[in-house]
Amino acid sequence: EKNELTSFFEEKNKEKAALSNRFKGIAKGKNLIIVQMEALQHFVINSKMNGREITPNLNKLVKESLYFDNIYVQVAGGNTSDAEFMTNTSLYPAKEGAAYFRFATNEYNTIPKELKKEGYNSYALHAYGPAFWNRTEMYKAIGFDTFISSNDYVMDEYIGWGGWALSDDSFFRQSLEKIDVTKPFYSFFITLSGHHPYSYFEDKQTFDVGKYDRTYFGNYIKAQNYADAALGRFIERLKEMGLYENSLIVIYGDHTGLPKTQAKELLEFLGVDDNKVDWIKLQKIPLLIHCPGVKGETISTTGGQVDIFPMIANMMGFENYYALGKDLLNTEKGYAVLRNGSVLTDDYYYCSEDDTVYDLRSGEVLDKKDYEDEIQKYQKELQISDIILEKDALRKLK
Ligand code: GP9
Repeated sequence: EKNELTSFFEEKNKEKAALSNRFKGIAKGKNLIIVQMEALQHFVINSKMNGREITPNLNKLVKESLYFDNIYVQVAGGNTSDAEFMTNTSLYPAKEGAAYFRFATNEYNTIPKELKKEGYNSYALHAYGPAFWNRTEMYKAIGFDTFISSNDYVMDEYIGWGGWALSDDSFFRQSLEKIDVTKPFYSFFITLSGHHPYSYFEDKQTFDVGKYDRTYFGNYIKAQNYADAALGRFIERLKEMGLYENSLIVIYGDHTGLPKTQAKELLEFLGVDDNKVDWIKLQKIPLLIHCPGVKGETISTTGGQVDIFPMIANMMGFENYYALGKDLLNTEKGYAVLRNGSVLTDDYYYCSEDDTVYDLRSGEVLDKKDYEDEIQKYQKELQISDIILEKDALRKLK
């Protein structure tokens, strides 16, 4: 297995070296601010309901950012924690259970550790109990210097998640007081107001959802509209503090918020059929990277959450030899591998559940033989990730 890993990474890094290096080092020395937004799905971006934008602040940011509109959700049994894990390590979630519980004493190559070498302080900020998802332990393995949890916040405003979680507004406001902004920093914000069941918003008239009032879908839209407003106020505060122009800002959703069992109104709202191909295309999250001096652009190369680390590494100029993801700014052919073995590219969807390849545009069934080699090549990343997790292999490779 050691030989297998060594040759896999040699090959992968040879392929990487042959690609272009657009935006290389462009954010070197800047602060890194990552906001992982709870249950933020891709379809809300630039979408209107009853004439009003659902996420006006994100939409404004999209125009000024590198905006990736083809990013598939890759989380598995660890849900929110899997998204955190992929972002900070560029490894896949565990085959079973959650990596945060099962592999919290492993050695990892991570964003905080790479930035530590450059003298950065790193903070993980999340206004919930520190034991949830075993974060206290896992954040040590990821290498965060400081974990600011619900123990450190004043619970002065309850919004979202049934009405008993700290509001995103208060979370962002208090968080900014806890970071030493006089030194280079990486801060990883994990929001909460978009958490299901969204029932907190049921009787609130914060956003007109019309005929979807008092439905799961309507409450989801209100929750995301609130989360967007809180994010907008956070961005304004960053500007006032002079941090907006001095930071690389990355924003994305952690996973979907509308399961198949609650999708009737969503499909109706979007005018989408209830079929396998259209459903998988809804399993996407938005990803925005804002870098001072870089013009807004939409990038439609297919990717996943595992690709976030290599892009940040390229822009901030740090090492990512053992990353399983790819830099979508310098990739010729996009793809995303899901934890169940399904594969999506710019053109097709290999569904592992029925072992069938579908044309992503027409929905037609394609001849699997023509895609088999490529699918297996992409799926290899899951096998490599499993060896790394189950054998604590990065410790041994070093
Ligand atoms: C709790 C939060 C939610 O701390 O991260 O996790 P989830 O239930 O969405 O996986």
